[in-house]
Amino acid sequence: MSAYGDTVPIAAQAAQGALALLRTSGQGALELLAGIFSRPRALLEAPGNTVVHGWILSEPVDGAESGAGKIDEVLVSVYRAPRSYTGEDGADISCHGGSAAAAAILESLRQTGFRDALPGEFTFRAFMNGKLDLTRAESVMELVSAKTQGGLERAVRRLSGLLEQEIRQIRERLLEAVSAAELYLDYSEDEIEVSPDEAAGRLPRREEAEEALRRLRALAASYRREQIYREGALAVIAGRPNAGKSSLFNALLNEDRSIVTGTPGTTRDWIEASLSLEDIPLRLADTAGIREMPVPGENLEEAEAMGIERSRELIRGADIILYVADGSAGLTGEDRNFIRRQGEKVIPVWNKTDVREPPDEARRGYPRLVAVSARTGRGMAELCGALAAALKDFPHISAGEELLPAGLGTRRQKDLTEKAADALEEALAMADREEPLDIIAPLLREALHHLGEITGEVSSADILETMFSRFCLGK
Ligand SMILES: Nc1nc2c(ncn2[C@@H]2O[C@H](COP(=O)(O)OP(=O)(O)O)[C@@H](O)[C@H]2O)c(=O)[nH]1
Ligand SMILES: [Mg+2]
Repeated sequence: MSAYGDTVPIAAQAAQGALALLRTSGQGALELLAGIFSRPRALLEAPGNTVVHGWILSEPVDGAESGAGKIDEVLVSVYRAPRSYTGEDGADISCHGGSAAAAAILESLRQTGFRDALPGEFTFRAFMNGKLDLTRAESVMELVSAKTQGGLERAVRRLSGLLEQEIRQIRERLLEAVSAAELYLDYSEDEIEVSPDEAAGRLPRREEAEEALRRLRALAASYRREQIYREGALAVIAGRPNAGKSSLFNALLNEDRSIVTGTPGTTRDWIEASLSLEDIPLRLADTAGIREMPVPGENLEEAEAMGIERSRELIRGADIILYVADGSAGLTGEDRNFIRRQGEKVIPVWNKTDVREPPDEARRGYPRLVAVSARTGRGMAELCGALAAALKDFPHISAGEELLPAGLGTRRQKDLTEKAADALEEALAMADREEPLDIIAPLLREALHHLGEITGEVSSADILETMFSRFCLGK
């Protein structure tokens, strides 16, 4: 069974296009590769970070430079430990694209003794060899899947180590607090004159712990924003049946994706589309009409009722709600209730301005109100502007942005950050209640431990394996 954690030569195809790239790494990788290379001596003598030209052969040759069974003409980039991505000896082989050539080369590599790399195994080895910490390793995957320039830039910040640095700085502060606490504990054990009362309620270097907590909370809050850059914010179009939600959805996308009709309740299910606003990816969802209170005596069709339930779910998960009011009917009590209840997430949209403009009273009551006509397109640019501004300014999205050099990139990082913050908060609360230091100190230690898990200073084999196995092959 192959598994993460050994150092045998591994190989994988890493890219394919006009050229294909195969990646190899491991102890003795260059010697093995030389066995199926048309110019083995040139390869073996090549210094690290140089490129050797030659042919990959279908079977091992003994020093014969002529080489029968040529597979493809290649350029081999030679890396020597420790100056390589993985920290091991290795070589990248770029061949003339096409899946056949790459597959044949990979097969030849197998025949000569390379094992197929596991997903993420190159990065795993890089981590094991101290080339990068876990936050940077995770950012490698983010780079691959980044959808916008903004998402890319954020992942690059993590790749450059800005998150790692922030965690280390927080860790140092915490260490100050922990060692001060432990010193105090040791001292009071020996010196019986220090009464338990005196020891109670004192958290030496408390300000360090407080600052660490503040920064941990800011980091935890950054996760949602980073996730938005990665996966897109969810903007949900809601409103009463017939308000013009589907029309607005289409106008925003500038394409016909949902059915627009004059009959209430047509969008039984919801429909979603992706767009990008000022470089922030946005998922826009059109929902079925929400009827807060079913009209007495009316029997909602089952399908429509389900649509409404789905709409509610979507609204709960929304970052932004475009609440569409039917301008021709004015703002109803139901409209006002909804907008009030959903609070800061809502951008009220007055639709059908071609029929009726919003009265001043509506504008005064709802400063964020945007007036549009989905039919004529009037006000659409303004609405896009309001959406973009909301993406940047809504407190639940932009929290802590200005404070941090880099945010959290993965759920794993967020969970550990929150665990650390919770332990720390509990420690501070106990200190406030003047509880003894010897039960507070372990909580500080626990927070430290979680921070170590984020960067990988503390890690377990199975956690690493789960993490890296989600990577793609060749990374
Ligand atoms: N006059 C006018 N009618 C509109 C406008 N937007 C939508 N409508 C009409 O309102 C009705 C309901 O629209 P639809 O988008 O299906 O509403 P939904 O039920 O909220 O999705 C349709 O007859 C649309 O043509 C608008 O800006 N002006
Ligand atoms: Mg609709």
